[in-house]
Amino acid sequence: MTLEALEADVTACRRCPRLVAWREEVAAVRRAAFADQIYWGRPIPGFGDPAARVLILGLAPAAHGANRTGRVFTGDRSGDFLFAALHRTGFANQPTSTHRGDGLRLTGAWITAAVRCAPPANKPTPQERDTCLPWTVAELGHVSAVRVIVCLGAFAWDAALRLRVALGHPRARPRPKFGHGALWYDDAGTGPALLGTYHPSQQNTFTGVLTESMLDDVLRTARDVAG
Ligand code: DU
Ligand code: SF4
Repeated sequence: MTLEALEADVTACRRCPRLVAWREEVAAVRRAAFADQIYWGRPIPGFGDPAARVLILGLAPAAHGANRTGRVFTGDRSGDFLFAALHRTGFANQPTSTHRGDGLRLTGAWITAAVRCAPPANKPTPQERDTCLPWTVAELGHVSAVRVIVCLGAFAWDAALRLRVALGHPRARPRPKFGHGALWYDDAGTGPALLGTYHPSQQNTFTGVLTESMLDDVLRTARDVAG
């Protein structure tokens, strides 16, 4: 299966009834407010460079961000913060990301989310995380050079631990703890390393919990670790 065919399959997924209902309800209610645009209201596939050695793993699409535009992290404040950082650190060709077809290209990075449908209150359940994980496994079958996973927040860190196991790598032992700047890798070198950062949500970026230089440092570290 090609990456394009996988993308088509992902965007048709209906495995999580609660999330299917929510993503469609939000889209139906909000379409009127964005009448000049297509309101996506479907699962969000990964985006970026298929040769990436750095995987950026988010939590889930925002109801009025990716769930509206159809591209991961595109069209909301978290994405504005993330793509500006990716541009400063040389992973993105432009500092902004507004809609599909805006010319954005990534080099060396692939971005996806642990859960591909917008969840109520930005909180997917553990079951939804586990149900969506095979999509990330399938994506990484195509994006197979990934050496480090930048985990945006603790939920993504947890998903990345599961992802490693689902990809056939040994469990990380002892279980590594999430933190901003936390770096874990297997001494034997099997499977991708994990690198933690606070999530670039407004709650963190407006309060100074996560600053531009903190995120830039993590992305530079990711590049170094990925080699
Ligand atoms: O069920 P669990 O022990 O919480 O493990 C969940 C998930 O995290 C499983 O895919 C293995 C991985 N994991 C790990 O990599 N290292 C640990 O020490 C514990 C769990
Ligand atoms: Fe499918 Fe993932 Fe959306 Fe669940 S969250 S419906 S598994 S794409």
